[in-house]
Amino acid sequence: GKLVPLLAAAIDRRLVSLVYQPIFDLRDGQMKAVEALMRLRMPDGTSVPPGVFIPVAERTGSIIELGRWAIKTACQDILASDRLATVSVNVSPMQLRYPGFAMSVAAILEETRVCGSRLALEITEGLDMEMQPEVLQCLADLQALGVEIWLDDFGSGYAGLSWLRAIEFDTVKVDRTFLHDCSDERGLTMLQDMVALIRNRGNRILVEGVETEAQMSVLQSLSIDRVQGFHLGRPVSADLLALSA
Ligand code: G
Ligand code: G
Ligand code: MN
Ligand code: NA
Repeated sequence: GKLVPLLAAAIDRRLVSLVYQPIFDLRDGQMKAVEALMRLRMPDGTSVPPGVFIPVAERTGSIIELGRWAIKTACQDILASDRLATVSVNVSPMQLRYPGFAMSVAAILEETRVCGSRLALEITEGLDMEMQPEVLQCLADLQALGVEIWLDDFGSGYAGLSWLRAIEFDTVKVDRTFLHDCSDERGLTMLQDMVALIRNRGNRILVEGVETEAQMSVLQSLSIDRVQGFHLGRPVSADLLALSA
């Protein structure tokens, strides 16, 4: 209840912020990108997890303004870094359906003077996002700006394969459950099949949710392109990540 008015005023009241989680190239170990993750602080100092406030923001429409703020802030923060190639920002299906979304991204790129190819947008294969023509057009418009489109949480829902067929994703992020389940033979085979499927499509493969060194070894044996997870780096503020250093 209290969340609804707070979300509407969250930007002005500086209650939202972004943290950044590093993404590494598995071959050379270099940090190549960061994923921006939104955080919400209540006026009393406690924080609300995104799994709670994002769905509320989607329901009330606040996600449109919050999403634009996140993309702009991420662009400003990446501009200050000369060693990071790309910042990825999660976008909700509602943002992609909102008229003028691609144009608002173009305006942000122009205003911040960030090259489109340094921005990636992560879309999730959720059930609620059918492949409507306006969504496909929006993604094509974004790609025309040079913006990378990444498929997030691949394998977590039912729609992933249709998305993979319809869109040239720059990167596919394999849902962390596939990594977490690969401690037995059956789970490992699933992960291998998943990787082969994505690789045969020609997409870059990122495995998220890396929590142990043993998981790193598995991913090395599968020649995964990129990795992300608590074992490699937790989400931190732009200052802590020294984005501006
Ligand atoms: O950061 P954390 O693991 O708590 O994120 C939980 C969920 O919230 C993830 O599914 C993540 O994609 C989503 N999320 C985090 N930041 C944003 C954002 O800026 N916009 C949208 N739409 N989702 C976000
Ligand atoms: O849905 P999405 O992939 O955008 O979710 C990102 C969320 O995943 C972030 O909230 C982040 O905190 C969380 N996350 C990042 N690394 C790990 C990890 O190694 N393990 C787990 N369980 N969650 C992670
Ligand atoms: Mn994500
Ligand atoms: Na994900």
